[in-house]
Amino acid sequence: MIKSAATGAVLALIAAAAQAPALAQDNQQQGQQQGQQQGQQQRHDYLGTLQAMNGSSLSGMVAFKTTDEGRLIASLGASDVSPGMHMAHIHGFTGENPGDATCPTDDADANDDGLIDLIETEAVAGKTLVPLTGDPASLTIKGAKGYPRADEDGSVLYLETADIQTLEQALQKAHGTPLALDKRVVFIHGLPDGVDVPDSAQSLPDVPARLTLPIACAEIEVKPIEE
Ligand SMILES: [Cu+2]
Repeated sequence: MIKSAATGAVLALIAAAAQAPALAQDNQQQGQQQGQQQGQQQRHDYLGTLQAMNGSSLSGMVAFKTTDEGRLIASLGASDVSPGMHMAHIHGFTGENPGDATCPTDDADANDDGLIDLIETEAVAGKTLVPLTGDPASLTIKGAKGYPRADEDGSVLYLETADIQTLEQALQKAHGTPLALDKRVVFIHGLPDGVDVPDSAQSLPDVPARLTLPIACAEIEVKPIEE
C-alpha cells in the first residue's frame, strides 16, 4: 500500500500524541498516570481512508487511538482541500446496538441532481454524532470552534483528544448510543467558495448547503497503527 503524504503525517501525529502524556492528558488529572500494561486489552486503534465525494479531489485519512488513560486521540490528515474551515464529524446510526454506517455511493443521490447532500447520506450513514472540533465531547455541531482548517496549500492536519467516558456519556444522553467507532463513518463537509450549489441540495435548517455538502467520507475500521 502506498501511503500519501497526508497519511504519513497523520500517523506521525498519532504516534507523537500517544507518546506525549502532556498532550494526551490535556485537561485530565495528573494522578491518573498508570502503568503501560494496565488496560492494554481495552486499547484499540481505528483507521479510515477518506474517499472524495461531490467533485472534490481530497485524499487523506482519519485515525482514532485510545490510550491507557482513557483518552481518545482523534486525528485527520488530508490534502487537496479548499482553504479554510471545514465541518467534520463522526456520523452513524443511533440506538444501543447501532447498525453499520457506510459511505454513500452514487445511488445515494436520490433526487438525481449530481450531488450527494447531507440529507441524502442519512439512509446509509445515519446522523451527525460527534464533531471533530476543539471539544468533541460537547457534541456541539453548529458554531463550534476548532473544526479542521485547510491551509493555503490545501493541507489539513487536525489533532484533538477527548475523555472517552465523557464522550460515551454524552452520546448516551443525546442519542442513546455508544461510541462504537467501528460502526461509524467520518464526513468532511464544505464545497469551496463560489461553487454553484443547486437549490435541490438539502441541508440543515439555516445552514447553507455549500457548507454541509460532504467532500469526503471514511469508513472507520479497527486496525493496528504502525508505530
Ligand atoms: Cu458531518
